[in-house]
Amino acid sequence: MYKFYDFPLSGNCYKVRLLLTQLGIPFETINVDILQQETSLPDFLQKNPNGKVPVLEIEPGTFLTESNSILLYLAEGTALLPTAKLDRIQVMQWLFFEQFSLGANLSRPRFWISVTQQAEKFASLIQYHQRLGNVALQVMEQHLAERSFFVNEQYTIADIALYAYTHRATEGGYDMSPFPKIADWCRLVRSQPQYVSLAAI
Ligand SMILES: N[C@@H](CCC(=O)N[C@@H](CS)C(=O)NCC(=O)O)C(=O)O
Repeated sequence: MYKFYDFPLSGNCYKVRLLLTQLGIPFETINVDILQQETSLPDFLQKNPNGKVPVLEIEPGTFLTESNSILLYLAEGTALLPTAKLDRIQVMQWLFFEQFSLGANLSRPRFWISVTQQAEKFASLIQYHQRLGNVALQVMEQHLAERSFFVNEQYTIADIALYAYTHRATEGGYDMSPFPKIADWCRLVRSQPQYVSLAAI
Protein backbone atom coordinates (compact mmCIF):
# COMPACT_ATOMS: atom_id res chain seq x y z
CA MET A 1 0.00 0.00 0.00
CA TYR A 2 1.17 3.54 -0.73
CA LYS A 3 2.52 5.55 2.21
CA PHE A 4 1.55 9.19 2.05
CA TYR A 5 3.62 11.72 4.01
CA ASP A 6 1.11 14.45 4.66
CA PHE A 7 0.55 17.74 6.48
CA PRO A 8 -3.25 18.08 6.69
CA LEU A 9 -3.41 21.90 6.25
CA SER A 10 -1.18 21.89 3.16
CA GLY A 11 -2.86 22.52 -0.19
CA ASN A 12 -0.07 20.65 -1.96
CA CYS A 13 -0.75 17.58 0.19
CA TYR A 14 -4.49 18.04 -0.30
CA LYS A 15 -4.08 17.67 -4.09
CA VAL A 16 -2.65 14.19 -3.59
CA ARG A 17 -5.17 13.19 -0.90
CA LEU A 18 -8.07 14.30 -3.12
CA LEU A 19 -6.79 12.37 -6.14
CA LEU A 20 -5.98 9.20 -4.18
CA THR A 21 -9.50 9.30 -2.74
CA GLN A 22 -11.22 10.01 -6.05
CA LEU A 23 -9.34 7.18 -7.73
CA GLY A 24 -10.20 4.83 -4.86
CA ILE A 25 -6.54 4.03 -4.18
CA PRO A 26 -5.92 2.85 -0.61
CA PHE A 27 -3.10 4.61 1.23
CA GLU A 28 -1.58 4.89 4.68
CA THR A 29 -1.11 8.44 5.98
CA ILE A 30 1.94 9.50 7.95
CA ASN A 31 1.53 13.00 9.35
CA VAL A 32 4.60 15.23 9.17
CA ASP A 33 4.32 18.43 11.23
CA ILE A 34 5.99 21.18 9.22
CA LEU A 35 5.31 23.63 12.08
CA GLN A 36 7.64 21.51 14.25
CA GLN A 37 10.25 21.39 11.43
CA GLU A 38 9.77 17.64 11.03
CA THR A 39 10.58 18.01 7.31
CA SER A 40 14.15 18.98 8.33
CA LEU A 41 14.80 15.79 10.32
CA PRO A 42 17.48 13.50 8.82
CA ASP A 43 15.04 10.62 8.46
CA PHE A 44 12.62 12.75 6.44
CA LEU A 45 15.42 14.28 4.34
CA GLN A 46 16.29 10.76 3.19
CA LYS A 47 12.80 10.58 1.69
CA ASN A 48 12.85 14.08 0.20
CA PRO A 49 16.21 15.90 0.31
CA ASN A 50 14.27 19.10 -0.46
CA GLY A 51 12.58 18.81 2.94
CA LYS A 52 8.97 19.20 1.83
CA VAL A 53 5.69 17.33 1.85
CA PRO A 54 3.86 15.81 0.05
CA VAL A 55 5.88 12.65 -0.43
CA LEU A 56 4.39 9.42 -1.74
CA GLU A 57 6.23 6.18 -1.08
CA ILE A 58 5.04 4.02 -3.95
CA GLU A 59 7.04 0.97 -2.87
CA PRO A 60 9.39 0.50 0.05
CA GLY A 61 12.27 2.96 -0.46
CA THR A 62 10.88 4.59 -3.65
CA PHE A 63 9.68 8.12 -2.97
CA LEU A 64 7.89 10.55 -5.26
CA THR A 65 8.00 14.26 -4.41
CA GLU A 66 6.48 17.43 -5.91
CA SER A 67 2.71 17.42 -5.71
CA ASN A 68 2.02 17.84 -9.41
CA SER A 69 4.44 15.05 -10.38
CA ILE A 70 2.62 12.80 -7.94
CA LEU A 71 -0.68 13.76 -9.59
CA LEU A 72 0.76 12.83 -13.00
CA TYR A 73 1.98 9.48 -11.69
CA LEU A 74 -1.32 8.57 -10.06
CA ALA A 75 -3.55 9.82 -12.90
CA GLU A 76 -1.69 7.96 -15.65
CA GLY A 77 -4.12 5.63 -17.40
CA THR A 78 -7.22 7.23 -15.83
CA ALA A 79 -9.79 9.70 -17.16
CA LEU A 80 -8.17 12.44 -15.08
CA LEU A 81 -5.17 12.58 -17.43
CA PRO A 82 -6.20 12.72 -21.09
CA THR A 83 -4.33 10.56 -23.61
CA ALA A 84 -4.63 12.87 -26.63
CA LYS A 85 -1.31 14.69 -27.01
CA LEU A 86 -2.58 18.26 -27.02
CA ASP A 87 -4.99 17.74 -24.11
CA ARG A 88 -2.26 16.05 -22.09
CA ILE A 89 0.20 18.86 -22.74
CA GLN A 90 -2.44 21.43 -21.83
CA VAL A 91 -2.92 19.64 -18.51
CA MET A 92 0.84 19.92 -17.95
CA GLN A 93 0.77 23.57 -19.01
CA TRP A 94 -1.65 24.30 -16.14
CA LEU A 95 0.38 22.18 -13.70
CA PHE A 96 3.46 24.29 -14.51
CA PHE A 97 1.41 27.50 -14.31
CA GLU A 98 0.16 26.40 -10.91
CA GLN A 99 3.67 25.87 -9.62
CA PHE A 100 5.22 29.05 -10.99
CA SER A 101 2.44 31.64 -11.01
CA LEU A 102 -0.25 30.54 -8.57
CA GLY A 103 0.64 28.11 -5.78
CA ALA A 104 3.21 29.95 -3.71
CA ASN A 105 1.52 33.32 -4.25
CA LEU A 106 -1.63 31.93 -2.65
CA SER A 107 -0.08 29.55 -0.13
CA ARG A 108 2.47 31.88 1.46
CA PRO A 109 -0.01 34.65 2.41
CA ARG A 110 -2.37 31.92 3.68
CA PHE A 111 0.43 30.41 5.77
CA TRP A 112 1.43 33.72 7.37
CA ILE A 113 -2.08 35.13 7.81
CA SER A 114 -4.11 32.09 8.82
CA VAL A 115 -1.75 29.27 9.83
CA THR A 116 1.04 30.97 11.79
CA GLN A 117 -0.81 34.30 12.30
CA GLN A 118 2.22 36.46 11.54
CA ALA A 119 0.52 38.86 9.11
CA GLU A 120 2.21 41.95 10.51
CA LYS A 121 5.69 40.47 10.44
CA PHE A 122 5.34 39.43 6.80
CA ALA A 123 3.16 42.33 5.57
CA SER A 124 5.38 43.40 2.68
CA LEU A 125 5.94 39.83 1.45
CA ILE A 126 2.20 39.16 1.70
CA GLN A 127 1.53 42.22 -0.44
CA TYR A 128 4.15 41.10 -2.98
CA HIS A 129 2.64 37.61 -3.32
CA GLN A 130 -0.94 38.92 -3.44
CA ARG A 131 -0.09 41.22 -6.35
CA LEU A 132 1.29 38.27 -8.35
CA GLY A 133 -1.47 35.93 -7.17
CA ASN A 134 -4.17 38.30 -8.38
CA VAL A 135 -2.59 38.33 -11.84
CA ALA A 136 -2.68 34.50 -11.89
CA LEU A 137 -6.29 34.43 -10.68
CA GLN A 138 -7.23 36.86 -13.46
CA VAL A 139 -5.65 34.49 -16.01
CA MET A 140 -7.77 31.65 -14.62
CA GLU A 141 -10.92 33.78 -14.56
CA GLN A 142 -10.46 34.67 -18.24
CA HIS A 143 -9.81 31.05 -19.19
CA LEU A 144 -12.98 29.96 -17.42
CA ALA A 145 -15.11 32.65 -19.09
CA GLU A 146 -16.15 30.19 -21.78
CA ARG A 147 -15.29 26.86 -20.18
CA SER A 148 -16.39 24.76 -17.24
CA PHE A 149 -13.05 22.98 -16.66
CA PHE A 150 -9.47 23.94 -17.53
CA VAL A 151 -8.83 21.35 -20.26
CA ASN A 152 -11.12 19.81 -22.86
CA GLU A 153 -14.31 20.32 -20.83
CA GLN A 154 -13.46 17.43 -18.53
CA TYR A 155 -12.34 17.18 -14.90
CA THR A 156 -8.59 16.50 -14.85
CA ILE A 157 -5.62 16.80 -12.52
CA ALA A 158 -5.21 20.36 -13.83
CA ASP A 159 -8.42 21.22 -11.96
CA ILE A 160 -7.21 19.43 -8.83
CA ALA A 161 -3.86 21.24 -8.84
CA LEU A 162 -5.39 24.68 -9.43
CA TYR A 163 -8.26 24.16 -7.00
CA ALA A 164 -6.13 23.26 -3.96
CA TYR A 165 -5.07 26.78 -2.98
CA THR A 166 -7.59 28.76 -5.04
CA HIS A 167 -10.65 27.58 -3.12
CA ARG A 168 -9.08 28.75 0.15
CA ALA A 169 -7.50 31.94 -1.20
CA THR A 170 -9.52 34.12 1.20
CA GLU A 171 -7.46 32.57 4.03
CA GLY A 172 -4.52 34.36 2.39
CA GLY A 173 -6.35 37.67 2.43
CA TYR A 174 -7.56 37.51 -1.18
CA ASP A 175 -10.79 39.22 -2.22
CA MET A 176 -12.41 36.66 -4.54
CA SER A 177 -15.40 38.83 -5.51
CA PRO A 178 -13.81 39.83 -8.87
CA PHE A 179 -13.65 36.14 -9.84
CA PRO A 180 -17.21 34.78 -10.30
CA LYS A 181 -16.18 32.19 -12.92
CA ILE A 182 -13.63 30.76 -10.51
CA ALA A 183 -16.41 30.52 -7.91
CA ASP A 184 -18.60 28.55 -10.38
CA TRP A 185 -15.71 26.25 -11.22
CA CYS A 186 -14.96 25.66 -7.51
CA ARG A 187 -18.59 24.56 -7.03
CA LEU A 188 -18.20 22.18 -9.97
CA VAL A 189 -15.02 20.68 -8.51
CA ARG A 190 -16.77 20.21 -5.16
CA SER A 191 -19.57 18.31 -6.94
CA GLN A 192 -17.22 15.66 -8.38
CA PRO A 193 -17.63 12.07 -7.15
CA GLN A 194 -15.65 11.10 -4.02
CA TYR A 195 -14.77 14.74 -3.30
CA VAL A 196 -13.10 15.31 0.07
CA SER A 197 -12.47 18.66 1.77
CA LEU A 198 -9.20 20.26 2.81
CA ALA A 199 -8.95 20.32 6.61
CA ALA A 200 -10.15 23.52 8.31
CA ILE A 201 -7.44 25.71 9.83
N1 LIG B 1 6.62 22.39 -5.13
C1 LIG B 1 6.31 21.56 -4.00
C2 LIG B 1 6.09 22.47 -2.79
C3 LIG B 1 5.92 21.66 -1.52
C4 LIG B 1 5.84 22.56 -0.30
O1 LIG B 1 6.10 23.76 -0.35
N2 LIG B 1 5.50 21.91 0.82
C5 LIG B 1 5.36 22.63 2.05
C6 LIG B 1 3.97 22.38 2.62
S1 LIG B 1 2.74 22.98 1.51
C7 LIG B 1 6.39 22.14 3.04
O2 LIG B 1 6.62 20.94 3.14
N3 LIG B 1 7.04 23.04 3.79
C8 LIG B 1 7.95 22.67 4.80
C9 LIG B 1 9.26 23.39 4.69
O3 LIG B 1 9.48 24.06 3.66
O4 LIG B 1 10.03 23.27 5.62
C10 LIG B 1 5.09 20.70 -4.27
O5 LIG B 1 4.25 21.09 -5.10
O6 LIG B 1 4.97 19.62 -3.69
